Amino acid sequence: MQRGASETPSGSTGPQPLGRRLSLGLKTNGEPCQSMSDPNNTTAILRLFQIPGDLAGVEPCGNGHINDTFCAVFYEAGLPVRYILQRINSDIFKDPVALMQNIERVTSHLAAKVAAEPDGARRSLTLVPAHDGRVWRVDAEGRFWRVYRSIENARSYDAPESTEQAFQAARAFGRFQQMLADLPAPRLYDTIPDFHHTPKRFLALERAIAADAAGRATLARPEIEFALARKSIASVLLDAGLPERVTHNDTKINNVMLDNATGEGVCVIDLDTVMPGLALYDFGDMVRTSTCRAAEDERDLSRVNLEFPFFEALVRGYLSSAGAFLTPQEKQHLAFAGKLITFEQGIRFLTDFLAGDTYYKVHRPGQNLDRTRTQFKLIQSIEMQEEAMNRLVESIEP
Ligand code: ADP
Ligand code: GN1
Ligand code: MG
Repeated sequence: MQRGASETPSGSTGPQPLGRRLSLGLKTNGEPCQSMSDPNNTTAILRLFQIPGDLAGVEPCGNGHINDTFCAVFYEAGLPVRYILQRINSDIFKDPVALMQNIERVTSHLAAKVAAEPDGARRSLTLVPAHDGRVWRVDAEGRFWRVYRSIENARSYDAPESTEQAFQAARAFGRFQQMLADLPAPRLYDTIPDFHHTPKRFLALERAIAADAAGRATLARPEIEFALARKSIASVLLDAGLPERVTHNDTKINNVMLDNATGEGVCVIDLDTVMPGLALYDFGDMVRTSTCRAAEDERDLSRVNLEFPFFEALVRGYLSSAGAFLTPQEKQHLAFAGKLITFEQGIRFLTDFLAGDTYYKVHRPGQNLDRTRTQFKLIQSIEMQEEAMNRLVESIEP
């Protein structure tokens, strides 16, 4: 089965200083070596886009689980300019053209909002058009590619290093939701239908347990029991009558670029899942990824806990930008959303482990089970602190 054929579906660093990033595969004059290995044919793909200057080098970057991302450097009038080339995973995103239309609409809307701000060009992603005027190209193998301008003097983090980073990330994601609140009709295309429909994710898990396609169910007995025992929480947000908004839906901390000098969350990235959703899906994924300093696949579970000061920083950061539009019902469910989205992610990783690792990139055997375990450990930690989390939320005025 091809990766991503069903979701039954690694932290990151942004581009580094040129000297470190592009030490490989370059002649001393900065031209790419002919012998440089380029299995993805990225050099030829880059030529399809309207990028001035000469290509100096291209290499993989980032630790996303879904797309393939490359950093390319061009010399323009003697100065290096960096671009981000991405191959869209079309096994997972079934209609990449509609997806790119979403991203064009969203980035144009955001660009207009931030245009007057100092540094406006770094505050939203900018797509680079191809020579045919479209913002994507399809290669000979039918793979979809796009190019963004690189957000400079900023980087992403796979896990928060300080409460200030958690605050800044949450503030940036809240602002992102706020700026998209008046996105003109029509409704955005659902790039992955029912992406955060937790009961359907749960059903997929039950099916994967029954099928046991990779013969791994016996390896994951405690995790299966843990998940089955919590089935009742799956539908709580869907049943709460919360408003639909334009949301990011993948707000893990490495999907926001933090400014190297000020630490500000300067630009939200990874827009493939921007579509209609609940604000709490975004806040929930922030809790999942920004309240614990351990890696998503950490094997020492004693390191996996919700650190309360990080949660407080998230709430304060998010309410500082989203507080103005959140309803009381949404606010009441902030802590619960952290538990629910962590649960949903745990069952997604477990489902993929049972199915034989068909969706998320894995770099070692058992990685999806390790990822499941961190999510479930984090849930236990949240369960122990949930009352205090709720009290904290109530005590903060937006
Ligand atoms: P994935 O969908 O695979 O997670 P992302 O769009 O999140 O892919 O990109 C992966 C990584 O590449 C990010 O975490 C970030 O470090 C880097 N990156 C992506 N877009 C940009 C950009 N426009 N400027 C700078 N770095 C970027
Ligand atoms: C994937 O693309 P990336 O790595 O930012 C996934 C998210 C998961 C996340 C878990 C389209 O995000 O939903 O929460 O992995 N994206 C998709 O780390 O499934
Ligand atoms: Mg990403």
